[in-house]
Amino acid sequence: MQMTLRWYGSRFDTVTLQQIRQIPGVTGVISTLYDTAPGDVWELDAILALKKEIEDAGLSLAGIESVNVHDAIKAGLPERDKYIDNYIATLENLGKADIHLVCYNFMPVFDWTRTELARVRPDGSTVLAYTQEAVDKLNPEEMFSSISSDTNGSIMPGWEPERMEHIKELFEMYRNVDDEALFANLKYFLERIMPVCDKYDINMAIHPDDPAWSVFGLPRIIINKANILRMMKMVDNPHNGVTFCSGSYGTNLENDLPDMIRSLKGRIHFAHVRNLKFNSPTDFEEAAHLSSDGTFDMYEIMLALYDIGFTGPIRPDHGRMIWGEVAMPGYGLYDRALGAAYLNGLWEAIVKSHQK
Ligand SMILES: [Mn+2]
Repeated sequence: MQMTLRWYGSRFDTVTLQQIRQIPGVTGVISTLYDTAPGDVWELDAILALKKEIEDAGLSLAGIESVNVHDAIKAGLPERDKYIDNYIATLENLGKADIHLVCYNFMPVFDWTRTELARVRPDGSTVLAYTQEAVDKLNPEEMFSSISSDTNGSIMPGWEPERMEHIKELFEMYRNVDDEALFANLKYFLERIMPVCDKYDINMAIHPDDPAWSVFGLPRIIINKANILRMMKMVDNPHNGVTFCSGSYGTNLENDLPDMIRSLKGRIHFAHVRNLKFNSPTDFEEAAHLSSDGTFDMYEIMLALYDIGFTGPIRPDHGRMIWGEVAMPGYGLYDRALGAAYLNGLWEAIVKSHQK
């Protein structure tokens, strides 16, 4: 595996490539063209400039997170073909730039949902948190204003103001889309993009829905083992793969994370490994990465990745805000660096114990 950090680009991220380069064991970043809108074609020049900036800092561009899928594709609207053509053009340019991993998601309207961006934990750190009770009391528009007022001045991925201004229209767009229709729209999209993925050896890695159940009545499909195996089978091509995100699948305590990893052997192209601490089944917060700080056994998760022969990029995920850092919630330097060091330690111990 290759240890990486997510990086939003020098115009958007508070963390620099030079800082990332100094985290022991981190050799690459997962990045994006953060100012492109879903549906835009990514220009080859812009991709090559991003790649060069990262390589000049002594790191590799290990993959893209995300190339976002336009809502017309997810909702199956007549204009979807135009946006799929654009997506294919973007993949073509990524392939020409020798980039072979693309993370994306197929969640209607929201990329992810949290009800607090700065819950204070007993040690004084702040973390993203979720309670179902708070979601049940909110309407989606209020949710957007509470998220956008609490981001330490940064734009949160998936909550771009331009999109969220149209939140009522977005909900209207999905009015007749149930889980089955969303599966069919995903299949249509994947079947159209697989030829370009085959041509350039691009691994598509779908990110799970977060939380892993329906919120605000919207359909949600990438939520558990049965559904993800159905998706792998429905377009049975190794380039149709998975971002295994422990923090997203883990929102549902019925998901057995190591078992899911083992059942997806050969199809996990990218891993997000982080912990959650549950206070009740519908109240969780994003703890430090260590097993002892949360609910998941991080050793068992890393062991399962080792057992399936995982060789792709991995990254720590949302970190806590600690030591006075001001950054995009979840995406500061310090706690993610601690997470990377911890995951690297687990991995070294697993590798060496298997060599003996
Ligand atoms: Mn994730």
